[in-house]
Amino acid sequence: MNSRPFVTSKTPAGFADLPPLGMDGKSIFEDFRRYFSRTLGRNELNEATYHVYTSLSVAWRDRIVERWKKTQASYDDRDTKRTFYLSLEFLMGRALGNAMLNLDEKGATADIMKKTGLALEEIIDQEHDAGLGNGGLGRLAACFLDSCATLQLPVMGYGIRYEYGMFRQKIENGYQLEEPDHWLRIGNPWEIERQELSVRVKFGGYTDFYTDESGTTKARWVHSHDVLAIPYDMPIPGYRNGTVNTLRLWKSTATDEFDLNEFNAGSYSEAVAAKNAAEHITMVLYPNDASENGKELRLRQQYFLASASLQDVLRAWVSKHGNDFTDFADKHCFQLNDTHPTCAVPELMRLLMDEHGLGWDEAWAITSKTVAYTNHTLLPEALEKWPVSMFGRLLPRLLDIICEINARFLTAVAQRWPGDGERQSRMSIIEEGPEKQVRMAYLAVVASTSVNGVAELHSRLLQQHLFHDFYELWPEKFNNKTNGVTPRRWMTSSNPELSALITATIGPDWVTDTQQLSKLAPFAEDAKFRAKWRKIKLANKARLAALVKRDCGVDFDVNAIFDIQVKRIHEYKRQLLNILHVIHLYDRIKRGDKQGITPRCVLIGGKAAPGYMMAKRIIKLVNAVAAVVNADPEVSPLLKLVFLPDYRVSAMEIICPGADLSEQISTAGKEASGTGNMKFMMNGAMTIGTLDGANIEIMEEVGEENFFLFGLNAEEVEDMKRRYDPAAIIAQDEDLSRVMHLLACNHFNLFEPGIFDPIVDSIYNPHDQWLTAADFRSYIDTQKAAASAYLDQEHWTRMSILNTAASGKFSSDRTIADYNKDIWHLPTIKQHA
Ligand code: B1H
Repeated sequence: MNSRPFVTSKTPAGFADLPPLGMDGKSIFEDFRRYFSRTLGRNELNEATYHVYTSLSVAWRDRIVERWKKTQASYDDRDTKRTFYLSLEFLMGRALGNAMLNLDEKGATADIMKKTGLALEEIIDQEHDAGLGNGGLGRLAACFLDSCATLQLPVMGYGIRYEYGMFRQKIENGYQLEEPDHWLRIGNPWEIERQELSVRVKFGGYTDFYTDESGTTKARWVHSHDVLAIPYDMPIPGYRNGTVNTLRLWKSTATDEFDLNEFNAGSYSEAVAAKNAAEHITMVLYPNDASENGKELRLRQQYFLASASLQDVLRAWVSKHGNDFTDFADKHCFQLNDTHPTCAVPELMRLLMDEHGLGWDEAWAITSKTVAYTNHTLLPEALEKWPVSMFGRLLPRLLDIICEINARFLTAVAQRWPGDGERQSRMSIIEEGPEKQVRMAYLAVVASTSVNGVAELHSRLLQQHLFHDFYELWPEKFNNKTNGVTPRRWMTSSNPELSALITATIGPDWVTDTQQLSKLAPFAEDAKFRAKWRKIKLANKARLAALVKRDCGVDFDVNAIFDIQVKRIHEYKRQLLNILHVIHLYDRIKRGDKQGITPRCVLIGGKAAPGYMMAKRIIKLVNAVAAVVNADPEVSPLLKLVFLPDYRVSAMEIICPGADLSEQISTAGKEASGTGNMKFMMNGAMTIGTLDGANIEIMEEVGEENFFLFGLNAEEVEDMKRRYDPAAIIAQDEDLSRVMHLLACNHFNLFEPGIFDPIVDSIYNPHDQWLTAADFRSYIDTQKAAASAYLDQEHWTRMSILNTAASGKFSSDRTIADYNKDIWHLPTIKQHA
């Protein structure tokens, strides 16, 4: 299978070239009709809305494929340097709306589709989110691909085609239920299977050291159980520039021979059953965000991605250059999205040495020049370690190579710090102890040419703490790349009215050059402009209120302040602090202290990892408090609370344009960056937040007077932990005492007494890492300031405009330009748009 030709030959010249497709509404509609009626064989539009979606998608996909082939051919022709973004997660969301936006105005299609009697939005709404990621890390990968295509950089994404993506969240009796997300069941028009590019991936077996003809010792991986990796390509269109890049996702299946051997041994059913084991590898996305995933199947996924992708890249190289790797390092960069694809380091060494005949030094020179690593978290529970015993059983040859890398590395450490044994064991890639472990982050740092964090504070903390020893050894490797998000999905497409107003005011170029948004700042002083701005926000709030009504059955009043926290549920993100504030407002209203309370609608949404008990209990608490608050006629005119189920990319497209207040309230030093904060800011929401992650840079850009800052900073957090006495803080704060009492006396859970005791205990615990009680007072006071600021609508609108105007830095176009300038050094490749 490996020896299949990379390109099929003997195709008559020009065979696959077809006349260009029309871009007008009429041609698109004709194609749509043909797919619907002939290819899919349907008749009734109203009985087959999903097929209307599929047909329209294929009509647009055809137009994308034209540009896709040209783009890829132009990369091949120029033999340009390329970057490969390796990630276990790509949280793509929906593709159809994005494709139409990037190729053209949606307008023409919207008009012409009226003939079907269906609104374009309805058709778009048929598409199931591609939820191949957990949260920020996966969505960042998706925004990066969008920016790379828009900046016309030759970048390809490599990931896994999970059969089941992020689980669907249902709420029953206030508790989270997980349902499988079989997103491919009704087909995916946005992928093209490329069976002909399949590769084999090895597992198990052992290393055989042998002597070749020339007398050198060589290694080969033998008696392995192989699986087949089949690539599925998804197009990544740039914004109206003719570039279409590729996201290549791998699916695992059994190899044919594997089945056949078993069959010949007479165990046909077992052979077919073995197919299952191979197909399990890409069956499901692990649903743990920023916490451990120490299962063998997860390591299989990681190696499967690394090996298939590198073999794919090397095959393309060898088909052009044979086994001459002289220029390889100048033409490739492998960007690792966290440590998850770090098997790529030993795998690249293995392929270069065992399969392509290079020596250690040559292979290491290539690996250490081409691999770059992005760290996304400092949380110890998310730092990947694999037991050496498991690693050796599953990937024996890789373990040999890792041990050799470590031996050579520790020699360098000993040279730099003679006699410092403690430092050697501190820095070792293999952690000693009763159960030896491979430290994936150290492996990534040792092998990489660049190591970056995702916001200024995070990158600084990496250098000062987690990677301090490595920073002393190689300061030049370390750098920061502050995250960003794509303004195409997060403004143009999700907030068309606001985008139209911005374009009418400062011209259309801001979509690909967000620094131009700063031109909006003077308009903050223009009352007419503010009125338009406010009207659009109101319409977006109405759209969000309709979603809340549909999914939660609660009425949100668009004149109330929309206070929103959507993100994965995690203790460090402190959804709990948010609920304590809601309970405090409830308590004030109930005791008659309504003075100065601004009507407020609080929305919390996000998924809890299925095994994370505290996170799940926090969801139950939100729902329990919501039930009491919303049902109380004295309270609900002033305060509403909902938990919005199944938070996902397509929900955020409706949520962020409708937000007034964005909750970014993590314990300082814990949120590496955050990216939801950026989406809210772009759409004119004010942030209430701590000095954490990218919040710091958001506040720098917009100014402290347009940001609601509260809480301890990262240094104060560390200091506070040494003397933390939450019981004393609670005792001294009457408001907090009352809130804690309501929680402890089962006021929100009369019929399930005791269920929130673990939460109450966690707040009272002097070892509470998240310091919830410590930041309570500051948070409550700042919320009060936000509430009264909201009452001055003119001033609030001014601040809203200034937030959008200052959000230019947070486009992923800027982030990607920084990666390219400092790490990748790729040329831009123009296409005929
Ligand atoms: C982030 C993760 C993550 N950091 C392990 N780490 C995972 C770790 O499945 N796993 O094993 C999955 C995800 N995700 C997030 O990355 C940070 O918490 C955010 O602060 C940051 O904005 C985002 C993108 O850099």
